Amino acid sequence: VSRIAAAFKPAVLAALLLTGAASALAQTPAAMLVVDAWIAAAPPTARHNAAYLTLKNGPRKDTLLAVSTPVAETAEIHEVSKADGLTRMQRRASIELAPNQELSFAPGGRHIMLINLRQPLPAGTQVPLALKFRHAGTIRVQAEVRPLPVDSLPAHDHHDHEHHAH
Ligand SMILES: [Cu+2]
Repeated sequence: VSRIAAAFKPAVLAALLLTGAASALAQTPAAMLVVDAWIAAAPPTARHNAAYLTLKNGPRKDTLLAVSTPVAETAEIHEVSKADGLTRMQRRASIELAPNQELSFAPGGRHIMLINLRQPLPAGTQVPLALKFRHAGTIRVQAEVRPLPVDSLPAHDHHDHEHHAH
């Protein structure tokens, strides 16, 4: 019996080591994940649109510094604030993320403003976005243009963007 046990031991040990190595690899946290990137389809005449996504930071604090896309002249980080019954969008030069923070950009709130579109973005289009982070570097994702029924559009639209001072 002890002979069999002795014969099995190295194999079991090797298996444990392999399992350990595999799970260590699987658990290595990404510096930053950018997930669920999408854009709501807008009329082909729209000059601006907004992209939404979720950032999942790794174990280190990081900062979103800039966003760019080939489909628009400029992409800006915008936040929405409400004061005196008015909804305003404000440009943010950057956004800080705490370690392991998850931050959502969603309709009615934070968004990536795509200013002066170079082309219409019909539903189904994949729009490349490049997000530049201080530590994670540049992360490229595809934002899918999703069809939205007109009456489900968020209450805030983007025609007041002419007021932005850059
Ligand atoms: Cu905006």
